[in-house]
Amino acid sequence: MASKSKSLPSQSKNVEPKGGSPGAPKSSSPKNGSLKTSIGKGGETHQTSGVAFTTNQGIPVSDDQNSLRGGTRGPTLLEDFVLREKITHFDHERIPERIVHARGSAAHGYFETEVSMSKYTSASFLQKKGTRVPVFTRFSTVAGGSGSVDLPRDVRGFAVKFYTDQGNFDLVGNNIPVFFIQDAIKFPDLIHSVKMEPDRGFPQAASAHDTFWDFISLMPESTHMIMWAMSDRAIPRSLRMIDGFGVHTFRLVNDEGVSTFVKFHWRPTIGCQSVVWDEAVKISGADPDFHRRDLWTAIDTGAYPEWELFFQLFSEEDAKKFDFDVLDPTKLIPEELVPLTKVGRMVLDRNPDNFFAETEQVAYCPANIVPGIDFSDDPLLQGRLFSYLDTQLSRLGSSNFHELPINAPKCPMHNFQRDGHMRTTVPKGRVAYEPNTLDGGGARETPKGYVTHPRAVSGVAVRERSKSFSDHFTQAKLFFSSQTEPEQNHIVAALVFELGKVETPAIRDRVLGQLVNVDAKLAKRVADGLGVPLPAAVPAAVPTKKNVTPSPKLSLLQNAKATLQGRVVGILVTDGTDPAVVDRTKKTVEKEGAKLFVVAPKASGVKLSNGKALAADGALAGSPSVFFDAVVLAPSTEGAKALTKEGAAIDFVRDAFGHLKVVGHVKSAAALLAKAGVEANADRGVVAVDDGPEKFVGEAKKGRVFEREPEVRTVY
Ligand code: HDD
Repeated sequence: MASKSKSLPSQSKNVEPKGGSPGAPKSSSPKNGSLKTSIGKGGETHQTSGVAFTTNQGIPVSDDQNSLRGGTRGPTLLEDFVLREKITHFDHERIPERIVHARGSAAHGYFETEVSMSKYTSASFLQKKGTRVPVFTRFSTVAGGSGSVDLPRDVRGFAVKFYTDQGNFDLVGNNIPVFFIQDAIKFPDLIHSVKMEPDRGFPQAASAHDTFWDFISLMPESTHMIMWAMSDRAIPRSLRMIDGFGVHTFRLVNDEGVSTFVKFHWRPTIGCQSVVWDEAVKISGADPDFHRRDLWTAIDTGAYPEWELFFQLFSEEDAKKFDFDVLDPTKLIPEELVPLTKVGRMVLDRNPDNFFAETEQVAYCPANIVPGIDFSDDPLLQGRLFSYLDTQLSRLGSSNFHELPINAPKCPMHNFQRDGHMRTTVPKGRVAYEPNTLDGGGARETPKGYVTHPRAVSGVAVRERSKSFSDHFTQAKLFFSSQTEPEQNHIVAALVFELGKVETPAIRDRVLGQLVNVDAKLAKRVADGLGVPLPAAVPAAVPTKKNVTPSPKLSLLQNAKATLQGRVVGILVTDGTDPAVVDRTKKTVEKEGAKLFVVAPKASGVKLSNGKALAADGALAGSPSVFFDAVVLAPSTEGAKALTKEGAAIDFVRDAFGHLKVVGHVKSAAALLAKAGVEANADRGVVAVDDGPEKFVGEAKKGRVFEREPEVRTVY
C-alpha cells in the first residue's frame, strides 16, 4: 500500500505553488491539449491522465461522475463518502465577504527602494537603494458585494502588504487622499448608508440613493471627500492608472529616535486616467470584470503595472503652521506646501495562482507596522487599528489566519501563542510560555524589536473633537477650484445625476445647502441641473475661507501623461479590409507601448483584401468601443455598408465619438461614420488614417477630446 501511494504524485504535497491544486494537474488545462477520454456506461465522459484523483483523505477515486446508488435507477446511498465529502466541502466554500471593499483584484510583485530614507526611518527595507521586498497588492471598490461590477462611481481601495525582513507592513489606503469622516465611530453609519438599503436590498454598488445622501447631507465633514468622489477619480479607466494614498498622517522614526510626520503617495508610471460616466455605465454591462480582466491581462502579457512611492515629509513644527489639522483625515496637504519626496517603486509582475487562497484570504491591517514607522493620533486611524484584526477573525474564522501563506510573514516568526482553530504549524517542545528556563534558548524579546515612539499623551477623557477639525468646506473649495473646466463639469454632472436619483426633496436641498458653502456657482449649476431652486447655505461651524490658491496637482487632466503606454486601441475590420492599414496601425501603436485589438463582425475573423485571413481578438457584439482608449474604423466599402445595418457597429462609432475618443477612419468607412452621425473631420480627434496612422496616434496620445464634450452631452 505504501509503495502504491508513492506512485500517486498528487498525494505527496498539500500545496502546489504553480499549476493548481492536487488533482488538477497542469495538463488538465484546455490550453495544454486534451486528455484521453472514454465513454462510461451511462454515456458520461471519463478521462485518463496518469495522476490519481483522490479524496481529501488521499483515497484514490475510481469514478467522479456517478454517485453510489442502490441499482442504476435506485436511491443514492449515504455510504458514498466520495459524494458526501465533495458536497460538504462545496457547501462551505464561501467565507463571509468583506463588509467593505468586498470586490477586489490583486497581484504579487515587489517594492524596490530607490532612495535611502535612513535619515527619517529605521525601517530596514527603506535603508538602502536597491533593497527589494515582495508585495501583494489588492485593489477594490468599497460599496458593492464581491460579485458587483468593477465600474460603479466609488472610491478604490489600494492596499499593499510589504513582506519585509522585519515583518509585514500593510499600507491600507485608497485612491483618494482624504476620507468621508473624521472619527471611526461614524464608519458603520457611513457604510450602512451607502450599502444597499436594508429593507429592499438595492441599489448594489451605488451611492446614488437616498440613504447615502441623507447621511452626507447631515455630515458636513464629508463635503471635501464628496468633491473627490464625484470627480473622475471615482471612475478610473484601469486599476493600473490610479493613485494611491495612505490618507492619514503617519510617523517615521529614525535610529536616533527622531520622528518625522509622513503622508504616503503612490503614482502610476503610466499616468492616471478615467473614463466618462456614460462609458462607465456601458462598461458595467459589457464587462462587469473590466478592471479585473485589465489588471490580469496586463500582467499576463508582461505589461507590468508600476507605481512610484513618494513621501510627504514634515515636522511637528511645520504641522503647527498649517491652517488645517494634520490629524484630520478629511484634509490633505497640498503638494505646493509640502512637495513629494521619491522613495521607490512597486512593480506588480505576477498574477495570483488562486483567487480565493490569495486575493480573498489576504488580511490587511493598518496595525501591521514595522520598526521605524509609527501611527499618529488621527482618530480615524486609531479606530482602524482595532477594526481590521477584529474583522479578519469573523471573515477568516480563526485567530490563526496569519498562518495562511498569503498572510504569513516571509521572515522568521516565533512566539508562544498556541492552538486555536485550524492551526497548521506544529510547535515543538513542552514550553508555551515566557519567561522560561526549559526551552533551551528559544525566542525572547529583542532590543531590535518594535518600540513605540514616545509621544506625549495627556488630557481629560472627553467625547469631543478638536476645534482644529471644524473647517469642513475650505479644502472642498480648494479641490473644486483646482480642477480644469471639463473636470468641474464632470463634478457638476455627477452631482446632478446622483441627487437626481434621490427621491426625498429635503435631502437634495440639504446637500445643495452644503454645496453653497463650497462654491455658490457650483451649487447653482447643480440646482439648475436638477431644476430646483437653490436653497440657502447650511450653517457652517467655521466659515469657508474666501481666497484659496488652487493646487494644480489636484487635477487629473493637468497632470495627465501624453502617452498610449498600457492602453488598448480597437480596430474594426471586415472582409476586404486593407491589410496595410492593420499592419501599420499595429506597428505604430505597439511602438507606443499600446496593444491593438482586432474587432470583427464574427469571432472567426475576416478575409483581408489580399485574400489572407486575419484572426479576431473579439467579435463586434462582445467588443464595444467602450473597451478601448481609441479606435480605428477600417472596414472595406462593402463591409461598412453591411455594418450600417448592425446596431453594435453604429454604437461602436457613436459611443467612441460620444466618449470623446480619438477615432481613426479609412475612406471606405464613410457609410458607417455617416450612419453614426459622425463627420469625417468633426474635430481634431476624428482622423483619416489612409495615409498612415501617425496623426491618429499623435492625437490618441493626448487622451480624450474634451473640447468635443459640449457637442455630445449637456454641460450643466
Ligand atoms: Fe477600511 C477594508 C481602506 C477607514 C474598517 N479598508 C479596507 C480595505 C481598504 C481600506 C483598502 C480593503 C483591504 C483589502 O483589500 O482587503 N479604510 C480604508 C481607508 C480608510 C478606511 C483608506 C480611511 C482612511 N476602514 C476605515 C475605518 C474602519 C475601516 C474608519 C473602521 C472603523 N476597512 C475596515 C474593515 C475592512 C476594511 C471593516 C473590511 C475588510 C477588511 O477590513 O479586511 O475592517
